[in-house]
Amino acid sequence: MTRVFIYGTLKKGQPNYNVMVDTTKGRTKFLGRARTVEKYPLVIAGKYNIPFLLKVPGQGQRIQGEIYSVDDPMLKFLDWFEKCPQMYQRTPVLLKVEEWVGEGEEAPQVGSTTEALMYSTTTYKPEWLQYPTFDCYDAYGDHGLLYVKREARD
Ligand code: PCA
Repeated sequence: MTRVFIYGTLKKGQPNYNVMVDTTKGRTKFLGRARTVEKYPLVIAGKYNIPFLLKVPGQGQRIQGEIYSVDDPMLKFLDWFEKCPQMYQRTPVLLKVEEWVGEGEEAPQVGSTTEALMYSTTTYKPEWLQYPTFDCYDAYGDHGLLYVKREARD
C-alpha cells in the first residue's frame, strides 16, 4: 500500500472522485486530511480548467488535501489516469496532518508531519506562475473555471 496526497479533482465531492471508489481499478482507503508544509502554486490552467500543483516550493499557498492509502493496482491506474510522468510527476511531499481517521499502528498525531506521494508538475507554461493560486481546490468554486471531464473534451 502507498500513501497518496490528493488535492484536485480526485478529492471527495470533486469531478473525478468516482475513480477513487471504483473497486474495479483497485483499493483506496481514506486516511485523513492534511496541508502541505511548504507553499506551492496550485493553479487552474488550460482549456479544460485542470488543477495543477506546480513544483515551485515557496510560492503560492499551503495546499489542503486528502491522504489515501492505495494498493498497487490503483496506484498503477492513477498513474495512467494522471498521465504520469508526462503531465504530472508523482513525488514525495511533506504534510502537516489536520485530521486522521485511518486505523493502525502508523497513525500520525494531528499536527505532526508526515509524508505521502502527490501528482505535481514541473512542465508548465511560464505564465501559469502569474495565475491566481488556490489553497483548497474546488472545481465548482466561484472562480467559475469548471473542470472539463475527459469524456467531454474535444
Ligand atoms: N488529480 C490529482 C492531481 C490533480 C488532479 O486533478 C489530484 O486530485 O490530486
